[in-house]
Parts: sequence; structure tokens; C-alpha cells
Amino acid sequence: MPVPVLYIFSISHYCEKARWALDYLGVEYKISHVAPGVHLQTAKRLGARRSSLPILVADGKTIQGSSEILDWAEASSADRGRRLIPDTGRRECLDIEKRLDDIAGVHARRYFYSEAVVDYPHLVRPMFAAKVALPQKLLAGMIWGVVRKRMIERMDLGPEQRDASKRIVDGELNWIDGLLADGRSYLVGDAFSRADMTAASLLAPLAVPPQHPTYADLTMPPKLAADLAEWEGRPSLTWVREIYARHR
Ligand SMILES: N[C@@H](CCC(=O)N[C@@H](CS)C(=O)NCC(=O)O)C(=O)O
Repeated sequence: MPVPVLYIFSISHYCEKARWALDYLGVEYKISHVAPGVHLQTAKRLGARRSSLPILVADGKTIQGSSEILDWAEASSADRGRRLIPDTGRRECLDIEKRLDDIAGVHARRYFYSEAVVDYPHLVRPMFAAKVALPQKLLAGMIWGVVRKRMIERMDLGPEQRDASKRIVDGELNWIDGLLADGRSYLVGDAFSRADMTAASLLAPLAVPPQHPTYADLTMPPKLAADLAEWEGRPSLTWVREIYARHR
């Protein structure tokens, strides 16, 4: 069987979640960086049902979605000892992952992009083309205007949407602050699980941990930078950095 290939956007926090799982579980794989816009062709070519990344091609199958990739990675490395689901608290772990995927992941992205893609596209554009092969980089440069417009429409980006998503993210951080208030190190049980991996990767755009494989060049737009300065020391964001330091 050929080595599995993980198709990712450098900037995407869902892609980071899938990549982290493969790294953590010791799966041998290759990364293919894809530029936004060009990914539509890639997803089609791979026979994926939707256009979103991450996509993993493994065992002759196309596996789309970070949670599905975590499922595959756990099943395929079951004999190597490391696991992502605790013995007790399986349901709780998966419920926390789903809530993070559906709410914090979506709104952290809209909060960030509503300022960055709309008002400061030069801050994110280099990351969109980072590490992609040269022909793709040139193509991505040519279609950038259309891609940016489509991102604004599809993710419903704008100043009011930014404020709405900020309130939602704030609420989800309060929820995690609350879970951590009893002094626990992990969200479920006493070991690192996919709930922690999901929370840390999806909140990484706000915590910017130094161990993150692609965020060294991430520059915050000014309003977000000011919000994050106010949120400095918040238990959830400090905990994200600790989780990265311990497990990434
Ligand atoms: N719930 C999905 C979300 C994936 C997702 O939204 N990916 C974004 C990048 S962060 C994407 O590929 N957007 C482009 C598209 O959908 O065409 C997952 O966990 O994989």
C-alpha cells in the first residue's frame, strides 16, 4: 500500500487537528499542501463528497473531515499503544469534540477571517500559498481575487459577523475556563484525549503556541490582537499553550 497522503491548507486549524493526530499516533504519512481555490480541483480529483480539507488518502480510501481522519488514525494504529479516546468518558470525549468542531472551530475562523481576509488580506495571503508547489502558487496568485470574494461569501465574513463570532468564541472560552476551574489537566479524565487535541488545535489561532507547525508566521490583525491582549491569562488559552508544549 502507498504511504497515506494528507491534503491540507497551512493555515487551517481543522487540518492541524488531523495532522497532529497522525503525528501523535506515529502514523507514517506524507503532506500535500494545497492553496485555497486550487483545493476544489483537488477534492474533486480525490473523489471527496465535499470540497473541504483536510482529506486523507489511505488504504485506497478517501477520508474527508478531521474527526473521520482521527477515527481512521486510531483504528490503524491500535496496536501501537497510544490512544485518543479514554476508557471511561468515551461519549463525553466525542461530545466535546463535536461541540468544538461545530462551534469554536467555525466561529474562531469567522472571527479571525472577518478582520484578516476582509481588511488585511496581505496578512493571510502568504500563508495561503505557503509550501505549495510553484505551479500551484502561480495559479493561486492569479485566482486570489475570486477566492477571497468566495471566502467572504461562503463564510459570511464582515464587521458585524466578526462581533457576533467574537461573542460566541468568548462563550465557548468561558465554557472551557469553567471545565478547567476544578484544576484538571485534561478535559475528560486524567489523560490526553482527542477532546484536548481538538480544543487545542481549533483554538490555536487565538493562542498561537510556539510548537504549532505553521503559525510562526501568523500575524494578527489589529482588533484581534487587542482582544487577545485583553484575554491574556485566560485559563483556556493558557491551557492550549500548555497542551501544545506537552503533547505537540
Ligand atoms: N468539520 C470539518 C471542517 C473542515 C473545514 O471547514 N475546512 C475548511 C478549511 S478550515 C475548508 O476546507 N474550506 C474550504 C471548502 O469547504 O471548500 C473538519 O473537521 O474537517
